[in-house]
Amino acid sequence: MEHGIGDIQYCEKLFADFYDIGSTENGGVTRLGYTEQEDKMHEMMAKLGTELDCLVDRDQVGNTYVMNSQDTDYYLIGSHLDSVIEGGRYDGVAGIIAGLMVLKWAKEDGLKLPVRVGAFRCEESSNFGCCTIGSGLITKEIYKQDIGGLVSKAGESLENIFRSRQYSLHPARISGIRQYLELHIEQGKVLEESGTPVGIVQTIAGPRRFKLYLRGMAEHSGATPMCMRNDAMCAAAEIILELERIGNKEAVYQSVATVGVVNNHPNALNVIPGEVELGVDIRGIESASLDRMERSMRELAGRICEKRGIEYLEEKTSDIPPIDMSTKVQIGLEQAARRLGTGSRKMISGAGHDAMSFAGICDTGMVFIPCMKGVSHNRAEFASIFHICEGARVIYEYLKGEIA
Ligand code: HGY
Ligand code: MN
Ligand code: MN
Repeated sequence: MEHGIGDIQYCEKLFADFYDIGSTENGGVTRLGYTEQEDKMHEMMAKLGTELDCLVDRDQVGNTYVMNSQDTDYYLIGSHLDSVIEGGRYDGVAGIIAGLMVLKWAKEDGLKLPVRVGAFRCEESSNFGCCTIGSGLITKEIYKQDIGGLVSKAGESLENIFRSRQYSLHPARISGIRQYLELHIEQGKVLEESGTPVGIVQTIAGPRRFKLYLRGMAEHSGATPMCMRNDAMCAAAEIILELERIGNKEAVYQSVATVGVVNNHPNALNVIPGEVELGVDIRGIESASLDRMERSMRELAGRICEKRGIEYLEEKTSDIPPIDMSTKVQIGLEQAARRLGTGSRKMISGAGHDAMSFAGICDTGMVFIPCMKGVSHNRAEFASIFHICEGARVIYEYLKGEIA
């Protein structure tokens, strides 16, 4: 598929305009949801939309929309502009750029194709331990109905942040969406290693997340004999390794298990860890496998804590099931790629996306593009502008087919 040099240059311009926002010393970006850095990303998106002679709108939770018409019945192309801590510049941004490319092409072709490009707030769970907040609130996703008490890394409650911004934790439900489409970097190695330019997502692995609270006894690290301790960190260490074993056992079902957060209190060199909080993230495309991992986690944590005299409390913070993409949209995207002579393959998504929020309310589809060595959530994340254009073209070709 050839792309006019104008397309590549415009795509590069879009990427360059977002590039510096939230840059960190280590060469990555930190653009946490509902922080000043994410705000700047949304301001930049509004600027780019105005440059495209489009309308720009915001909803009651701070999501930004760039629209080529006021039609109340439209195609929504979305993704996110927040990032993880010291993350990459393509996760989420590639999808917004793809949407703006579709708006550009529709305008150049004079096509009557009602499209809104939506940037959804706080898709990453990095700031509040809860993912897809912006898209989950406006689609009334079950786990987003009472989240005002979530606290950010900086110690601010979501409720206070919303109050100070005059946002609503109970916004009007989004409406008028004909279909939701999202382009995203794969964040895995399949496309790059198979030399396939486009992936068509069949299922998004369901993220199930927990906070495990382990309470032992903070005591003097020098004066307390080894046989008289209730060391919460040692209990945590056993639990972490046991969870890895469970993940390996369920890997055959494409499930994974990760402990990404360890908070130790009081976290002092000469104090036996009294309280440890673990953040557990398990994912899978088969609910039965997720259920087995959840049961095993509960059993092993209880057993280890009892053996060590540690109090154990558990909080489930997310339970989004594996979500299938619309078969109709998958077939349409595959046909569009074929018309363009662009190679494609069906695949699953191990990562979560805003598309999870929309699959329950409209036909939803996702297009993946390769990223270098599958690296993501890391400053080394990289994807080619050419691949972003190529994936965006498949979406545009698909939409042209939808309105033909
Ligand atoms: O964590 C995820 O799956 C995604 O990057 N939000
Ligand atoms: Mn991400
Ligand atoms: Mn993402």
